[in-house]
Formats: sequence, C-alpha cells, structure tokens
Amino acid sequence: MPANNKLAGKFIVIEGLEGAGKTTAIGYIKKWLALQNMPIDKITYTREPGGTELAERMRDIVKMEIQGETLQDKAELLIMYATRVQLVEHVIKPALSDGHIVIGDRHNWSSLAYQGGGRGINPQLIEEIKQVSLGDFNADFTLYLDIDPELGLHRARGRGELDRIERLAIDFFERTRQVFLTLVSQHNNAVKIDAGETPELVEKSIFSQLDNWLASL
Ligand code: Z5A
Repeated sequence: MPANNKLAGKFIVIEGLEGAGKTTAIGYIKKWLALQNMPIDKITYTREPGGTELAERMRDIVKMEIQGETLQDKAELLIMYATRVQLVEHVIKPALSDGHIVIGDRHNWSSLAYQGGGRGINPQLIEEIKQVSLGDFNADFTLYLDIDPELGLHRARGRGELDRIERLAIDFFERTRQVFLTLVSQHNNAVKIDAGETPELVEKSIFSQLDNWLASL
C-alpha cells in the first residue's frame, strides 16, 4: 500500500513543555509528509487549546489574567476539555473521516501533565472527564519532545513575553515533565525525542521515528 494511503485517517500529536520546539517540529513533519507524497490538501494542523472559533475564544480566557479573580485549577481543566471537545468534534474527526492526516500541536496528555502533574489535580478525575468528553478517542502516534524546563522557558522567553502559565515556578514544569515522561514510557505508540539537541538532530530523530512508525502500520 502506498505510504500516503497508510497515513490517511491517522492522528499524530506533538507534546512537550513550552519552548520544546513543537511548532518547529510541525515544519519537520510537513517535510516528511511531502517525502511520503501526502497531498497538502489532505493534511490538517490543529493546536490546543484552540483550533475552532469558540475554542480560540476559550484559549484567550485561559491565557488572560483578571485582577482579583484567579482561574480555579478545576475551571482551567474543564476549559481545556471544553476546547478539546469542540476541536475533536468540529475539526479532527471530520478530517480523519475525510482521509486526512491530522497533526496536533498538543492534545490530551497536556491536561494530564499540566493540570495533573503541574496543578496536582487527581489524575483519576482527569481520566473520568476525558472519558465523559471524548470517550476512547486518542492519538494514533505521539511524539513527545523532552526538554529541561529551564532551557524550554529560556527559548520561549526569546520569543516574547511569557503568559499566565509560563510565569509559574520551575517546579511546576518539573512536575509536568515527569508526567510526560511517565506517559511516554507507558505507551507503545509514543516516542521521546531529545528536544535539547540542535534543530538538525531533532529533525533527524523525528524523521527516523516517523519512518519506524510508518513501517509498523
Ligand atoms: N495547556 C494546558 O495547561 N493544558 C492543556 O490541556 C493544554 C495546554 C492543551 C499553550 O501554550 C499553553 O496551554 C501551554 C500549556 C497549556 N502553557 N504553558 N505554559 P501555547 O500554545 O501558547 O504554547 P506552547 O504550546 O507551550 O508552545 P510554544 O511556547 O510556542 O513552544 P513550542 O511550539 O514548543 O516551541 P517553538 O515555538 O517551536 O520554539 C521555541 C523557540 O525555540 C523558537 O524561537 C525556536 O526557533 C527555538 N527552537 C526550536 N527548536 C530548537 C532547537 N532544537 N534548538 C534551539 N532552538 C530551538
């Protein structure tokens, strides 16, 4: 079967801390898909939180700071799932049904890592919310870009001012990273990429991991 037929209807997700290089990695995946002769009009890109008109408005709420009222951790978690339901139902599932490959900049693991690890919300509760909102819908393949939080935030800072979440203390990101590392070790359809390497090496390892995954389909 040609590679592009095997890729049709698949959902690839890139996860990692801020500054890990997820946006940059999407460019590498784009290049790799071109090598597989994947037609451009059969590739859908998404980002979370966001990706639909309503979900983007909810993203603004998550990022903003209101004086005198903090966004409660559970409210933050629920907004993440509200945006995800909008995105999955309005964009991701229709695209997959239409034979697209969908490349997601973050998905469910981000909630387990940030709201579970970082904020300390019980992972069982997050799993229940996930089941209620998305059922068994999951990524087909996850590329986790692993980076030391100090380095990631340093890179993110170089890009501009940090947002509400990015300004949290470093131990928040250490806990978040630990959950990502645990998740990647528990899933056969996920790989860890050393995102602290040079862009050339990161690109090379993403290509090689995608080649391996494609061969396994
Ligand atoms: N969040 C959550 O809490 N729960 C959830 O369920 C979800 C999300 C879905 C979304 O932020 C925030 O929402 C995020 C988690 C939370 N918050 N925080 N903090 P976002 O979408 O605004 O940002 P991000 O997802 O964290 O991505 P980012 O900061 O834009 O980083 P990135 O996409 O991973 O990195 P990049 O833009 O590709 O690269 C950053 C810079 O590093 C850039 O200048 C690159 O040129 C440079 N770079 C990239 N790769 C390299 C290498 N290999 N070497 C050197 N320099 C590099």
